[in-house]
Amino acid sequence: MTQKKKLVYVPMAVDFIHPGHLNIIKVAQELGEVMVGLFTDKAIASYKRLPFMSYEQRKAVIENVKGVDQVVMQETPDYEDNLRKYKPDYMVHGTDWREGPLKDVRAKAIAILAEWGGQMVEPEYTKGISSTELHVHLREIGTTPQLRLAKLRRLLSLKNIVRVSEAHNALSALIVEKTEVKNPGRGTQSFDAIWLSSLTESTAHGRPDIELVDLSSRLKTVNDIFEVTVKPMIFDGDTGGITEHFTYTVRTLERLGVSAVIIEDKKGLKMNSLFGTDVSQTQDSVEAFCNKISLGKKSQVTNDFMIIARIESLILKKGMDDALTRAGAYMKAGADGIMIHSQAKDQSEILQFCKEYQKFEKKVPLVVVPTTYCQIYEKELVEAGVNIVIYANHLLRAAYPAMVKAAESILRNGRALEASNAHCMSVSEILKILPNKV
Ligand code: SPV
Ligand code: MG
Repeated sequence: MTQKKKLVYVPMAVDFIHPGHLNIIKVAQELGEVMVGLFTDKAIASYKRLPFMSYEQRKAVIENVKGVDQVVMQETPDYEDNLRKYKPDYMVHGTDWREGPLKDVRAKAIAILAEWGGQMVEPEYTKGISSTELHVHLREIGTTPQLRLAKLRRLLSLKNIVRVSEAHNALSALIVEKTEVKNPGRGTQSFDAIWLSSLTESTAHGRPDIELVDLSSRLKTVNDIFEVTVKPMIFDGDTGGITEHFTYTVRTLERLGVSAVIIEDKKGLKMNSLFGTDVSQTQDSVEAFCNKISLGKKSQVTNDFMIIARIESLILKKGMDDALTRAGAYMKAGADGIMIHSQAKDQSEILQFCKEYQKFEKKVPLVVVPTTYCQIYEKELVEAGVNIVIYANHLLRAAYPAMVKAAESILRNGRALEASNAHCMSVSEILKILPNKV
């Protein structure tokens, strides 16, 4: 009598297959029937980055790899559900998770397997190649306008919340592109997209945030940033300018590969929202702003580009009802997203808006900018139904005081040694920021 083959569960967050994956599969194959638990796009996006290929494409590839008998969906980075469902005799995972953020996930999986006598098998991690390294190389190869443009909608469909940081030039955009933090239990955290803020870009140009930095100059910044990044960009379009001009702006941004423009419902001399009612600012009429949105929508070429309508009612103290009425009207006019802004220190008015907003039958992604109410956690925003969080000015706000400190130190000491030691990165570090490809 032939014995039933042992079942071997192999979780894989695979995008591009490399020899490390093949090694794991080979080990698994020697133990029995190989069931790959292929991470869904959502599961991968929840702890690292968007995969390049869709789940279906990745599944088609892995199904045809020698040694793989079946592929099932691994819907979260936690293995409990699938382990209990399939009760494998073995689970195979590379040694790389013994230390670091996946340590607890590993301990849990081992304990669950032990319930039915299952075992964890851990082949030596293949050094010198990993999906993360492949992604770094791909970043160096670059992207195309279409790919970059479409990425924001893809992120919105896969992530609980899309995390966006301000950039005001290529260097700050590189920080948004590359910075990663490993958090125990939460995987690797990074930013999903770049916000080209009018406030910080104007400030970097030494100009007030009153639509004074013109579009040609801002497009140069877009281009500088696109030169060194592959992440999608949300462009701060201020008021969008006069409607007849806005339709051209939409097409220009779309052509370059910008994913979305956010326009605010103000007219005349626009000042930064964080002034609140300290300066005089005029809100546009619902009709005129709806017209701007719908003509903008008509002028775009792809289905992927997004026009996000920003409501200033709370900033201008026009009340919650006005904000909600405008949200409904802007969505009807075709807005692909709603940004609600507040300059209250307390998050309650934003959370109240979010709660009321959930009552709309047909909703579009909701965007918030927690600058004044920065105590709020992303998980609270997720619970409130927020889809995009923009950290709108923090890199510039961090950089400026650091530069002032270095300048003051040089003046105080009559030399650069103290500034160099206390406030500066080393010259060798700065030379390493940018890859020298010559
Ligand atoms: C920006 O970053 O330029 C914004 C957000 O528009 S705020 O500064 O809060 O108005
Ligand atoms: Mg702005």
